[in-house]
Amino acid sequence: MENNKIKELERKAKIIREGILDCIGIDKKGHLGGSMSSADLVTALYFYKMRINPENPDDPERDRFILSKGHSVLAQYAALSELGYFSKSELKRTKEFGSFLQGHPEVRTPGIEANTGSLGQGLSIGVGMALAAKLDSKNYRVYVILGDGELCEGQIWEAITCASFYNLDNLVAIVDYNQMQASGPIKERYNTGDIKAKFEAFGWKAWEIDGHNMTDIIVALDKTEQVKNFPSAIIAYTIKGKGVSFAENNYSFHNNSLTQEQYEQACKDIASI
Ligand SMILES: Cc1ncc(C[n+]2csc(CCOP(=O)(O)OP(=O)(O)O)c2C)c(N)n1
Repeated sequence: MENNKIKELERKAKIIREGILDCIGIDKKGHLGGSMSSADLVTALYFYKMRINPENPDDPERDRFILSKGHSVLAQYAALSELGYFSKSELKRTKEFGSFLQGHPEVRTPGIEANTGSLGQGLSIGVGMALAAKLDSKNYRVYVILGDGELCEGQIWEAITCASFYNLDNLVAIVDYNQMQASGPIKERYNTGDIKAKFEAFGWKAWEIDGHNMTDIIVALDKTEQVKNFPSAIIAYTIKGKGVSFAENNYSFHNNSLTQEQYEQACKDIASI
């Protein structure tokens, strides 16, 4: 892909990170770490890969995106508002009483395909959608972002088995592999091991990429479209809190509030990307 298109996607990712900060604000708890780690993946899906039309959000032919690690929805809100699904001014109202932007995805928000947040369920929803596309002879593709901590959920592995049984080559799982859970490193909390090997053992095609390198991300997304008969998994190595100096690799910002000082520092950090 041309260099200027990559630069444009990187610029979008910066806008998404700014939007995440708009959602979090000051003295208001929010999932900063996992939203920032998935920001480049979400950007590549919404602004490069997915065939969607904000003016016709229910188009039956649209690609579907399920944020299975629903707590990172701030990145999705930022992308949806940038695409025009709703006004950017809504971001600052996130988690306020009466706002349609709450702490986890809900279908009442324009552009959201499924309620998630109770970890472990999004891939099963994606399997159902991908299977429905096959049964209805439709060409849409289904993308699901999972957390590496989320892979501890048994239901994920049922969905993984099911997807390969049904040869769902229209399904792509992307693991935001930031190697952190809510309360510590994956290796210490509940080691999910060699994820790529596990997906492959369950009959998927799998790749490992740098989840903050836009070229890597789009090359991997393009590759998944060449695969026939197998579902695809992209294990994206990321950094929890990516872009915010004091939150990078710091699980205490998994779901935390920012003081005014921290908020200002975070804005400066993102502005300097
Ligand atoms: C079923 C369920 N159990 C527990 C939680 C609480 N919880 C929210 S986020 C999280 C950690 C998830 O870790 P990971 O998937 O690695 O997310 P990331 O580090 O990318 O934010 C937990 C345990 C939940 N939302 N759902």
